Amino acid sequence: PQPLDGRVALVSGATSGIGAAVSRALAARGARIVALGRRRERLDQLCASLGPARCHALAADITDEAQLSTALAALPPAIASPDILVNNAGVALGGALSQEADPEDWRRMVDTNIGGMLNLTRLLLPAMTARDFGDIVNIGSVAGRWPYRSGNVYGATKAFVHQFTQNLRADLLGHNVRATCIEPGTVRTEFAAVRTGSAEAAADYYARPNLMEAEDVAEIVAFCLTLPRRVNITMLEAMPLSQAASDLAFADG
Ligand code: NDP
Ligand code: 8X3
Repeated sequence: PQPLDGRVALVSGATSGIGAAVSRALAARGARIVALGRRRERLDQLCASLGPARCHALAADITDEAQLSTALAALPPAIASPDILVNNAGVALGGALSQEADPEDWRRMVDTNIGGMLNLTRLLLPAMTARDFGDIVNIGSVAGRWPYRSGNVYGATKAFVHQFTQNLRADLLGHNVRATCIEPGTVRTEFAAVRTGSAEAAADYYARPNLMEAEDVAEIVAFCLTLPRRVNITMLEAMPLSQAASDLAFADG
């Protein structure tokens, strides 16, 4: 038997990067996947590669609570109540200093990274506590712990993900429902292209050696989920070999 046999995992942001890799890793361990994202054709490709019995495509925008709720209510009965939620969907936008940032970029990061995570959590968590069984894995970031220039609202949304996860654990005490925050450093995905709006800039950024791959983070998620249930990894930071939290900065001149 596989360690996640019989489990149903909803993975947000399954159309790309870490979410697609997490979907593959959990499916390989026996879970049925509800793959969520906005790009329907990517979800269909993922589900075709995993097999229709193993994967269900759920095209929805996590910032739209009504759309999400309707889409979840229409899930086939066998997978209607996921007992694993991987809140992975997220964006970094703009990359400007605070004093120059576009407020629309800030709004979209807050709505997606915070609002979307909260929407999914509120929609799925009550059934987990009612049946006293479940797991929530939130994808935070080193950007939520270590400041860097232009990280402003993106890093702050990830600090929210960190603290919300720890507060979830406090609320879930006494329930057989675990909450985990995974905090990766740089992972080679579509993230940098979305952040910079330029495939070329993203390729330059990812040209560094020894960055992490989406599959590395997926293995970490699978590790946390397959530990004995008496173990709850509360937070786990993973940096690429080629990255460290380092310099305190001085102003020039
Ligand atoms: P990608 O850009 O490759 O993937 C982001 C995913 O989020 C896509 O599947 C996208 O799907 C989905 N998404 C974005 N907005 C929405 C929305 N409104 N509704 C539904 N889905 C949405 O980046 P990563 O795989 O790297 O990012 C995954 C997570 O990992 C993010 O939370 C990111 O902050 C975090 N992270 C990434 C790091 C990195 O270096 N790459 C490091 C640390 C953390 P679609 O566009 O189809 O809707
Ligand atoms: C993003 C991590 O290191 O690219 O969450 O800023 S990093």
